[in-house]
Amino acid sequence: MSQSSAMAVGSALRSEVMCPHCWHRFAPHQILWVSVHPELRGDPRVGEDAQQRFLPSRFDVQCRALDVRGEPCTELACPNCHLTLPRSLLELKPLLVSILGAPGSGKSYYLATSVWRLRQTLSEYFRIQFADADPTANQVLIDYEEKLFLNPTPDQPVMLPKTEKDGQLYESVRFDDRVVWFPKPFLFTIRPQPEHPNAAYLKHLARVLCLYDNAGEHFLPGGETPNSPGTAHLSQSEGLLFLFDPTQHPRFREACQEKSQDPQMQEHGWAHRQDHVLSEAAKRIRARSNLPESQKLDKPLVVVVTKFDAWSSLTEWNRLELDQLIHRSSLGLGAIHLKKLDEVSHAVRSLLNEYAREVVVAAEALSKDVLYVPVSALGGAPEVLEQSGGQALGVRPKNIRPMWVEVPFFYLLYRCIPGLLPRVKGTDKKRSGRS
Ligand SMILES: Nc1nc2c(ncn2[C@@H]2O[C@H](COP(=O)(O)OP(=O)(O)OP(=O)(O)O)[C@@H](O)[C@H]2O)c(=O)[nH]1
Ligand SMILES: [Mg+2]
Ligand SMILES: [Zn+2]
Repeated sequence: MSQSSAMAVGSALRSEVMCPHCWHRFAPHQILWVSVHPELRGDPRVGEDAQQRFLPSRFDVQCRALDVRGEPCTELACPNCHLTLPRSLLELKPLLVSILGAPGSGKSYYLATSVWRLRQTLSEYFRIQFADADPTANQVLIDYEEKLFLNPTPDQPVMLPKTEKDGQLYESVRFDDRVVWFPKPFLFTIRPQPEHPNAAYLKHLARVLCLYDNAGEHFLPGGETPNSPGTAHLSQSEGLLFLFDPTQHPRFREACQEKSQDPQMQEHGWAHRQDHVLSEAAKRIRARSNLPESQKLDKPLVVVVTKFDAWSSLTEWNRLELDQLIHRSSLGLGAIHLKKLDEVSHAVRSLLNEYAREVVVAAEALSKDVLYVPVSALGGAPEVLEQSGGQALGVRPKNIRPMWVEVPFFYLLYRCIPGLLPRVKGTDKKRSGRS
């Protein structure tokens, strides 16, 4: 049996597979297998301790490739970078979403809390299953979720580490005499459940969602090099989530200082010019996709305005509840109220125009479809940890109450996969307020 016929048994293979580690595209018959026999160690790309990768010629009756020592294998790897791939990528279309933002803008907390909430709310509201495509590969994120939401000592402050450019969220691959660091993808399968109204179209609607947690430094001008192409997913992704943090903006700080107890609001001066993160992303996407300067992207860009708890005093809202945006039928099925989402977006845009107009200008120069969404990963301010000498901020798990963290993903899923998330009928009005 050939490699493609062996893998095709019981499943429909895609004609092209994309590696979420190095973004190389290849035909399914080129995929490598990871040997199992303990003596078959040492791979030129992923290191001496890794099992050898190989192109198989023999399979057992269960269609598992046999390594040269005759051991049946199950793990697959990319023919370019040799990093492992979940089988679901052979069958389902990928959906890459890039999360970008300056250092400290809240990306890691946002990723951990939104994934935790998506596991529950996609099924609860929309009858969509959201699951780990490969729990081992998602382990760092699963650990983050457990630290924040399943902590046995919820009274003790915890913190997520700052993402380092060559830390545990990156993987190194040797190409001849070069070592390249790729960001680790987090992979999830998204599938309509049998009770979903379009469950019959599962094949068209199911996806492997690929997310990355970059270090913010990677998005700053000069932050990317050929050996550290950490943000190359920007040009491959179908949707962009730009995290804007008002607590790092002097004018927001000034406006909120009296009204917010958040230690992040008390600092002074610029931490990072956050609009530069967007203009740098635009430059990289245009360079990789050969797009002229004047052309805006078709892909949706959500400006996720983080740490809402710290700047809510500038708005008319106290808490953000999902039921304000998602309407449920008598059967409990949810639909997005796009008009209400649009009204919120319009109000946040006005606020940004007042305090950080440069961000609105940069966002709307990049994409034709910009939505502004307030979110809070924590639902309240972090506290200064005394044992860190006042340097670090922590949060007590029992106090964490995320607000609207899943809304940017709902919108991207609505836009990128027609038929997956319904909207309230008659609310698909063209969003106003864009220049
Ligand atoms: N008030 C408030 N603070 C938050 C919230 N989410 C995160 N923070 C704080 O923001 C700080 C930075 O958060 P991270 O998620 O580590 O930021 P990051 O964007 O991943 O930063 P890098 O890894 O350096 O790129 C932490 O000290 C958090 O306590 C939130 O919803 N509200
Ligand atoms: Mg981080
Ligand atoms: Zn690869």
